[in-house]
Amino acid sequence: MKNNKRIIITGATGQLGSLMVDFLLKNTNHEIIGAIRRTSQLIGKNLKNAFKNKRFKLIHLDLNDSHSITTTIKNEKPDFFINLGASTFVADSWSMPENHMNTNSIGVLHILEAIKNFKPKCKFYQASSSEMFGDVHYSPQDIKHPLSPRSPYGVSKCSAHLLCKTYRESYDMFVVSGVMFNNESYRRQSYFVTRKITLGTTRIKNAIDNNEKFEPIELGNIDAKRDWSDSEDFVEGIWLMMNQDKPKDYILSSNETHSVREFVEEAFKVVGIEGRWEGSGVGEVLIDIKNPLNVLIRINPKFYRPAEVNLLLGDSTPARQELGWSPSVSFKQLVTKMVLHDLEPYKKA
Ligand code: GDR
Repeated sequence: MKNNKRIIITGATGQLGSLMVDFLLKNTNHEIIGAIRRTSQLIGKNLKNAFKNKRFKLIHLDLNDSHSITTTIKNEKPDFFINLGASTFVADSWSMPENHMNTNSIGVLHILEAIKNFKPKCKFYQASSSEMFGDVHYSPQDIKHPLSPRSPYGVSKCSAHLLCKTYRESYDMFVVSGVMFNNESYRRQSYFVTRKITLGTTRIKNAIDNNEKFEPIELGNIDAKRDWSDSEDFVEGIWLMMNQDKPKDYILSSNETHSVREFVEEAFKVVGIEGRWEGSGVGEVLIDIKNPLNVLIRINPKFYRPAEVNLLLGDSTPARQELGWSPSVSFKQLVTKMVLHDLEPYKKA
């Protein structure tokens, strides 16, 4: 255990954080320190396997409390700090902009300061986001794309991204930002569109099979296009970035774009339901071809955003060529994987 490093991962109970914990426990011999905010909820099942491993421990760290950040870095003396903790739900950032700025920007500032002052050799990873490119100037978006966010969330991520660049250049610190396009998995929370669709699709499939009534899935802008990847592919990319000789920022993306509408169609295909779109705008619905009385999708304007990012499409060529990273799961495979996972509880019932 002599050469073991100490790695702090914030957001350790979240989708990407918990997958990062699992990846590092499996592929390295390092000590993994999961850092989470104290909440009234029980710690979810995402860390079930990690708790069985003696190289894992969980600590409390609040990105909104500079004291907790400083104390953690002083006490734990990490060799790596992977910041996957954030307020991540873009739609919420209009109703709680201050929370997004504090957690996602000021929190990063405090981490950078604490590393600079107490463990300057610690390598730092920042989860930057394709939302920073929101009002896209050109496609595909590469690392040089102008920062032009469309939400308070996007602004908070831009500010953190620029802080990282500034600290790297000012203090010669190993600080790297990975600009991650959308990444999904069966650990995704149900309010993000992909998981909302896969949970809804499997609920509807079960109801149809049992001749039960059901409510359609309600969505907002189904023509928004995203570059979706499997989060399990991204954790490997993050670790490759942390192990470069010199810190350099990269894009992680699938290099394909698909609409929310296509995601819906693919998900229903996996469960053997064929739908047909009818109507337009807020009146548009997806109906079941076999039984047109079955409405599968309905539009609810409450899910529209005050400003939308209409299209995201990444260019991760440099990460592929220089880090040797590449995604292993295609769009269709991702949808299938998520739907099949969400079908499981119905099979057991
Ligand atoms: P996003 O993810 O905002 O891209 O950010 P989300 O899944 O929330 O939205 C994707 C697109 O789907 C449209 N949409 C809906 N979205 C939600 N959540 N619910 C709906 O009912 C719905 N209907 C349509 C949205 O308008 C949007 O265009 C994710 C997060 O993980 C961020 O933290 C991360 O930085 C980026 O991806 C990269």
